[in-house]
Amino acid sequence: MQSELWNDAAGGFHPVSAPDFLPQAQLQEMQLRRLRAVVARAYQHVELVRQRMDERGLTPDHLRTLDDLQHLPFMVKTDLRDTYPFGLFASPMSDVVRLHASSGTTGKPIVVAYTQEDIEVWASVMTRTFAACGLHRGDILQNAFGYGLFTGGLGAHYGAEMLGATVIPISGGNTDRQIMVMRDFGVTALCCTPSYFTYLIERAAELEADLRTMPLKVGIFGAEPWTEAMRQHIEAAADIKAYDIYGLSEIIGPGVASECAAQDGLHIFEDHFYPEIIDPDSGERLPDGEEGELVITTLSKKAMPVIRYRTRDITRILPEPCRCGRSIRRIRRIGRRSDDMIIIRGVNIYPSQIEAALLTVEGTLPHYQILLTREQGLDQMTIEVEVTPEVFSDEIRVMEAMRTRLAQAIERVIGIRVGLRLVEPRSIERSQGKARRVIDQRNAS
Ligand code: DLL
Repeated sequence: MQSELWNDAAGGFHPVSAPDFLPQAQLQEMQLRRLRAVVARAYQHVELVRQRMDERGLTPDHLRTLDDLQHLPFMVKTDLRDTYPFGLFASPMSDVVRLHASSGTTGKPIVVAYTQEDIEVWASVMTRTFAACGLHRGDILQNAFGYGLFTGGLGAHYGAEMLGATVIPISGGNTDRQIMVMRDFGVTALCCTPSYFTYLIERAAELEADLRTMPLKVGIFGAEPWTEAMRQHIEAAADIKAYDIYGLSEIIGPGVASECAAQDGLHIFEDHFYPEIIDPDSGERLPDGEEGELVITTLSKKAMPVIRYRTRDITRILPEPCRCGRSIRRIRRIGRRSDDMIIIRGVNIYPSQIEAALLTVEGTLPHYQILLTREQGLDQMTIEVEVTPEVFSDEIRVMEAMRTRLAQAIERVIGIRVGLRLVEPRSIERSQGKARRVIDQRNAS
């Protein structure tokens, strides 16, 4: 796998991988070759894929160009649930060296599998991720993504090792120890969910440990949506550069797409993961630049190839070249999923809009929760947001003024007034992984 990585002119290890910079024609030629192979593999070994293609009278030979992909059937999350646990595997278990699983919110988890080759591809795309975020051999990475069935911990771990960085496999949680290690081990980079990092910032302040004076210079965050406003909060509070990385278990885990120094969209590692954007209602493919649902085809996965997987994540492909020089395309940061839309009084609202509005008002903390209830048949939304101790201990009049400012900021973004509760610091539960932003009690009683 090291052959994918360049040596720089001085003969040293240079953590930039050639596929990021391939000329378009060469990249597309590679994509088509890999696409034909992966579809043939899935057709041969995965019953669900073969059945669906047969129903449409399609065989792998119908794939003559990359555009022909749009005739192939989609795969969705329920396909993984319906074939639980191993029904989509294209390799015999004797070739599978790793299983991960994603719990989701209800029922059985989905199970994903990797061959040795898949693990190597995964490590290589994570190496490219860390390189794009400016990491090198010599960096000390605190890996606070959870280790276990979740793909975050081990996915980041192998990539950072392949890069040659020093990995601290601390996993999520035990926040006081995280802060001690960060300081005592001279940690230069840290990865975790953005919501957990906001908790680290808060706890460090309580312990009078100033992140800004530590060697930490880069934060690599993903696994949940976060806004540009949240990035600004994090970068200022910790004096670091904060990068967004994206991925999902069904495709590989983290390592599907990553920001670069430009912090302007995430480069998708499209030599391994072919992106399409579709209209979520009609399923039609949309041209680059238009917003819709991201659909991904794995081009090199062996154990569990996934063809046209509907991610439910809403974004668009940015067709313009990036300032960093990478030729692989970018996607806009994932602000929302097609299934996290909340409808209140006929208005469509996304949690990320609320976050963006809350963080524009001074005196709020980046800890909030959206409560959904049903009163007399009508859906109601109440936002609970923590405010700084100064605001909270101030006179009622000051709190009221703050509430009005916040209500107006939210109304400007979503167009309606919703309930708002200012709460004292630490009243909202902190997460060690993905934050639970929406509490839906509409069907509770
Ligand atoms: O969250 C993999 C991952 C680990 C990505 C560490 C990045 C870093 P799942 O648990 O299967 O996998 O969840 C995947 O999380 O479909 C998105 O809805 C959401 N998601 C992941 N990264 C981002 C991001 C991992 N940067 C689901 N921005 C995806 C917004 C994200 N949403």
